[in-house]
Amino acid sequence: MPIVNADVAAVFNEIADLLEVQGANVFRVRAYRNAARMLSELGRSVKTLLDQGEDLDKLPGIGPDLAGKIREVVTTGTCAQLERLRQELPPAITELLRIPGLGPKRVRALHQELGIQTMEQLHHAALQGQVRAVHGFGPKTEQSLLQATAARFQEGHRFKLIMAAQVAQALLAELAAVPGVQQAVAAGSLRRQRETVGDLDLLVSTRRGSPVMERFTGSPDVGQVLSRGRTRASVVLKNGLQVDLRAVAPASFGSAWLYFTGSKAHNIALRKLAQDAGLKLNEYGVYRGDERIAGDTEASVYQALGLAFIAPELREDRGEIDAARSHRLPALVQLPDLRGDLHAHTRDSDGRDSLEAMAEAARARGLQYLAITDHAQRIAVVHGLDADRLARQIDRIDALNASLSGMVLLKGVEVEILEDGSLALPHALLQRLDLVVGAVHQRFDLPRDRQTERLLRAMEHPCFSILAHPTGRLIDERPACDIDLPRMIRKARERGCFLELNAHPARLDLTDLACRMARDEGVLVSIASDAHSTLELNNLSFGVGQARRGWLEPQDVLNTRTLQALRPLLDRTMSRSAGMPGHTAVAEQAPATPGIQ
Ligand code: DGT
Ligand code: CA
Ligand code: CA
Repeated sequence: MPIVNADVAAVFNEIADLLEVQGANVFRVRAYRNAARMLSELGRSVKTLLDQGEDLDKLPGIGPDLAGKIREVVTTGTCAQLERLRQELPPAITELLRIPGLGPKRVRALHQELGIQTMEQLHHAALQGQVRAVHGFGPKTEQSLLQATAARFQEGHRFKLIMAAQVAQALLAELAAVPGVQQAVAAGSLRRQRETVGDLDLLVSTRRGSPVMERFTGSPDVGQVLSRGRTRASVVLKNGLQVDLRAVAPASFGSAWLYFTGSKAHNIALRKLAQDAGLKLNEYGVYRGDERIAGDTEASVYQALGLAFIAPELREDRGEIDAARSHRLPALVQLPDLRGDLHAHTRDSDGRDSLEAMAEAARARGLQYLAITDHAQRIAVVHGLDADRLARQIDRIDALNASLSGMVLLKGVEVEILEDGSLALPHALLQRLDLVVGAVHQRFDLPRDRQTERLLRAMEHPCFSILAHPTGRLIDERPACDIDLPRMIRKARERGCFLELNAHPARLDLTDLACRMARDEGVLVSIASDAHSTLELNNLSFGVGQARRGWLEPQDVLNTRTLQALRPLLDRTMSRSAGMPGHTAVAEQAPATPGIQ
């Protein structure tokens, strides 16, 4: 594409914008703007002028400096000065400049007074009413900026489950206290425990005349009211999360809860089922002709449709309706089924709390065992254990276990899986442990074949119990590694080792579908907190939610085993024979089908 005058003008205009955001000399800024205007109004192509060897500094307002820059843009398509400015300023500034009504002066004011650099920051500042206080802005501009940014920033943006869960808990407590409110519950994707939530759906059942809608839209957390009626309202909270509230009469509570829990696909399948049975299903109830036959509870609705009650986590139209009809629904794992946790850190690596504190916190949560799996490396990395320190930690855990009652700390490690699939600690040391948790923390970008081979090889190591956060994904931040997951699951079955469902809300790795695949192949899943502090042991509940979405029953989960039942399963993953067997020799030593049905 040949460079035309408008391209050069665009470069100059952007330079002027960025200079202005930086607060550069007004005459300098104006020189670029004037040159841009002159170029776009000029009747002749600057490229042709240059090709004909003409002097550009004869053009009005163009000195030798600008003439050189025009030549640069014509030959290279850009200009070093623009690239430099783009580097100096936060990249999102350019994006802010494109918002209607936001010129460089205003972007500069927002940047200087509120530290705003991104669209998201601007959106939040507007929600919180901070923008109107900036010189040159007012409530009207703030409102229009809110709308402009909402469309671009909120579209497709999803919040992590933990955030939605915490917000919902607080809002529901407020709503439950409003006069006339009988029940206040969460619905939507939050109730189905999806790993991310688009918006929050809350439902209340109320007596007539309850002021619940006014109280909801008037809550101090609300940044913007999108709509408000007698039975429904939508708001955007100051933290950017949208919340939809519905109010229904108590007689319709069950059918409304079912409807607003979704998923949409599940609802559609249910409605079709109702139609085929000559019934009508909607958010107010189940009807035969004009007669309402169910609706006060969810169970009554399912029953009227000839179905067993379906747990919210299963409501994705992934076979749950057939299973409910033929009484083949899984008896899903629940938090109290977990007897222990097989992945946790202490301050010996990057955790916050001591061995003793972690043990006590685990016992307080009713756990029977907790595996300490601090990070380790052959060469001590930042906050990682080296072989000597791990050996000392093993001795300390032995000593501590002798004094603990009702709780056992298991000796483990989170060992680095190196790029070639080897483990970063010597076999002799790994043999002293109760379990080895292997993990990838670098080179997430290997091509599929090599990444898969890397993990398969790691699983062949004579001491390898659990593959931690198998895909390495961080929700919204880092995509899953490109790996052949079905092949790895089959490998885990052959090898008799296990896969982790990391319960950290930013990971939730394995996904629900991967859990289901593991279950179908008979590979046990370890639901693990990866706690870096005593508080983070609470993350187990998010892991359980994800496991339930993956149809896991207690027997599919490794750490529902008592310690007594767990020990032999772990022992089989840990070859403690003398010497350092080669990988193939070990594969033979490991039982082909360890008792993991
Ligand atoms: P999200 O917010 O994207 O995380 O996902 P959901 O599932 O919370 O979806 P949302 O907030 O749009 O709607 C909440 C529930 O309301 C949804 O799960 C089912 C129900 N619903 C919404 N739209 C429809 C619809 O068009 N048809 C049916 N049958 N149900 C719907
Ligand atoms: Ca929702
Ligand atoms: Ca919604």
